[in-house]
Amino acid sequence: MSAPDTNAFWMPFTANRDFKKKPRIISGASGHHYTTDDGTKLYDTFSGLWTSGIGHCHPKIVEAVQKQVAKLDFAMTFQVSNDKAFALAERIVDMAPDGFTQCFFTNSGSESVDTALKIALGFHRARGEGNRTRLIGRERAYHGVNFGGMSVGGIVPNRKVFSANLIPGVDHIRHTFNLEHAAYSRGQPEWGAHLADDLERLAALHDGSNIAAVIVEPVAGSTGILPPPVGYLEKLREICDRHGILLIFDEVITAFGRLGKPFSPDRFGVIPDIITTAKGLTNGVIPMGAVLVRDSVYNAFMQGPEPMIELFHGYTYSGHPVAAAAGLAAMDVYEDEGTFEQATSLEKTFEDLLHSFEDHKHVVDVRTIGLMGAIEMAPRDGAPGARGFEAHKKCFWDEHMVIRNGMDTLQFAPFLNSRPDEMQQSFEAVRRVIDSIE
Ligand code: PXG
Ligand code: PLP
Repeated sequence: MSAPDTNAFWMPFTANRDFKKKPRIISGASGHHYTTDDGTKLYDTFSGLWTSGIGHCHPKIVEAVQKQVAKLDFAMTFQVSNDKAFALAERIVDMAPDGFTQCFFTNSGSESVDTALKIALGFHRARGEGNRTRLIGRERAYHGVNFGGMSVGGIVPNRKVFSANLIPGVDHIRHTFNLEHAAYSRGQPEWGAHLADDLERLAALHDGSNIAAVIVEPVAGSTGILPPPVGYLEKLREICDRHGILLIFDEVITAFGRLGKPFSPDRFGVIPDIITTAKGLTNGVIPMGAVLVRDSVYNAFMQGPEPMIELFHGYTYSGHPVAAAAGLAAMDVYEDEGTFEQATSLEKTFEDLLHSFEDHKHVVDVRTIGLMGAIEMAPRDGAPGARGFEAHKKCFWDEHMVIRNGMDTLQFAPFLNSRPDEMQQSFEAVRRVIDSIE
């Protein structure tokens, strides 16, 4: 096949003009590798885009999708539904922390976040506390790109152009990044729990009775892997409880094994009221997200006349049968292959490999938790992001490897079922690349 014309596709979060001069195009994948049209095999260090923890084209998911698409391609879930959506919702709530009994389906992480925010607002109103309208996010947070998620998010370039149009009534607590006190952390840094007190200050400023919800990533992912300081999530939970504020954990990245567990409460012991997911829900095979909700939140909506719709919200593709079939197959694999245990057993190897970069050229910080890790390089004078982008391109062309950079931070999300020898080889290649760039 000849190389495709790259003109018409306006690529997301991409330097389009730069890319199209020398496109990096993948046309196949199997297991831990991608392939290009000329037959080159590339090792994937990012599990897709945090999506594909059990590898690409897993035969069990491929089979389930093929079967489902031939049997029931689509059935709406508005007032009629399909069998697979119910089956998947049951599987997910069975896996979720105690008390989470409901699952609302979306098509992406961004949609999960906006759905969660709407559920939080509706919950308070249903209970006669419609004054609780304020939403709290955190600096440096990524909650997707829709207006709600962007407003509670804290990635400046994503917000800058839309500054005047962000939703009103949103405040942010500080992020937990700190090179002086928390650099080179393995797992949760000891320093930083006090930063959760920002929420108490906002509750004092606005009066807690006006705040609907606070949303955080239990481990901030996109911004470059910021694990929660010891005691931090506990403090957020305690302040939320004291003021009647809902706590939302955005687990689009962390759910389904990234931390060696199904969900972050299984690792950190702090239980939120709402959990947002996507990505690993179907191993990235078909787009799908899910919002998990505690019984008490759902029950608040279940009042009034029974023939009345309780939540005026939903997507055409909420609970799409082919996506649900992919999700069910992913859950089967997670259980049958012991995926989360595999991730746990790889954590130390990954941590040691990444921290071996600590005193390397350009490197100013290394952070790891579960199978999430970042190598942060100092920016080149006058050209922030250039060093990271160059590393990304060199990995692709010279080392046949896909890595992800956010500015000058190299991010890694190894497969939950990685082979330790492949993991090691991939970091030898990263070392060669960092050594070779100025
Ligand atoms: N919340 C969180 C915590 C995420 O990580 C989203 C919401 C949005 O999901 P969708 O499916 O709408 O993209 C995400 C997505 C990166 C990177 O480089 C991470 C994401 C997306 C793109 C890049 O770490 N996470
Ligand atoms: N725009 C129009 C004109 C529509 O009819 C719909 C859904 O019916 C949407 C947007 C929303 O699409 P979705 O449900 O796929 O999010």
